[in-house]
Amino acid sequence: MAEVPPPGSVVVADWHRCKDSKEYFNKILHKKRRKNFGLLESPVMPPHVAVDTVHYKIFISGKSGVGKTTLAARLAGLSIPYAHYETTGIETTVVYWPVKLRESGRVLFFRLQLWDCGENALRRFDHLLPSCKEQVDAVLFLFSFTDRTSFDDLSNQIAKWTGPPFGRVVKLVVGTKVFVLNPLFIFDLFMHCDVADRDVRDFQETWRLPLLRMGGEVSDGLGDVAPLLNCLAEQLWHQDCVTAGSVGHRSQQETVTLL
Ligand SMILES: Nc1nc2c(ncn2[C@@H]2O[C@H](COP(=O)(O)OP(=O)(O)OP(=O)(O)O)[C@@H](O)[C@H]2O)c(=O)[nH]1
Ligand SMILES: [Mg+2]
Repeated sequence: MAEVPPPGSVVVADWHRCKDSKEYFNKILHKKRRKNFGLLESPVMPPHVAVDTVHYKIFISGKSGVGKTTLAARLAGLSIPYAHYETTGIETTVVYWPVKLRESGRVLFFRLQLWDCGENALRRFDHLLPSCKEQVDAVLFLFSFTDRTSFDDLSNQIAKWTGPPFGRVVKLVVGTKVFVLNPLFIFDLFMHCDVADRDVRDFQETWRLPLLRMGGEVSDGLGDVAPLLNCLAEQLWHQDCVTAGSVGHRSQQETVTLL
């Protein structure tokens, strides 16, 4: 398994809270809500600010009902589905996220194309998984804190993505349906949480992969998605630097110079 850089060592953590990030984050917001970018749209910076955009394909993996579609919507700042509607094929969602590299102070827009495919559709149609795997840069392995079997199956799922040709694919684990720790909901937490902290720690010691927790309402702010998006950007950039012999250059790089 590829080495994982310590959190915050490659990109500035919580940059969205810094004053100098405002002009970049404003480009992904509209009236304080996230802007929805179509396939051909991108953030438009003023001509004197040249920002490179790096493109990545991300596959969201996990059993049916674990929260893949919900996570894609959450990361894009869209409204989340309250009921479970099985995703009947592949759905893609584009997320733009500005990042500041720690060492150089350089700002980049990460364009993350999230690939979400319903688990039952994947089983039914053989051609879907190869499409999702083709030239993929990262996989998010989802489990739900309220579904023990989804946690127990993680090792199996990750093992399928280990070794050539997937050695370079960035891997992150995301635990969904975490109840917000609030004294009023403490019973909810006990009644619904099927995965103990100890199990999570043991899992992390075995696999040494970043593991993030998601849950609660989607807020208008960026704070609930920033840890995951920064972690993903950090791993992707680090992997690119390793691949390119520490030069940190990406061939698909393009400069955003649109007016
Ligand atoms: N409370 C809470 N509910 C969630 C969370 N994530 C998902 N859900 C709910 O879980 C149900 C299933 O979520 P989906 O995102 O549709 O599941 P999926 O993994 O896309 O399922 P398939 O498309 O069938 O593979 C929905 O009712 C969501 O509202 C979460 O973090 N917290
Ligand atoms: Mg779905």
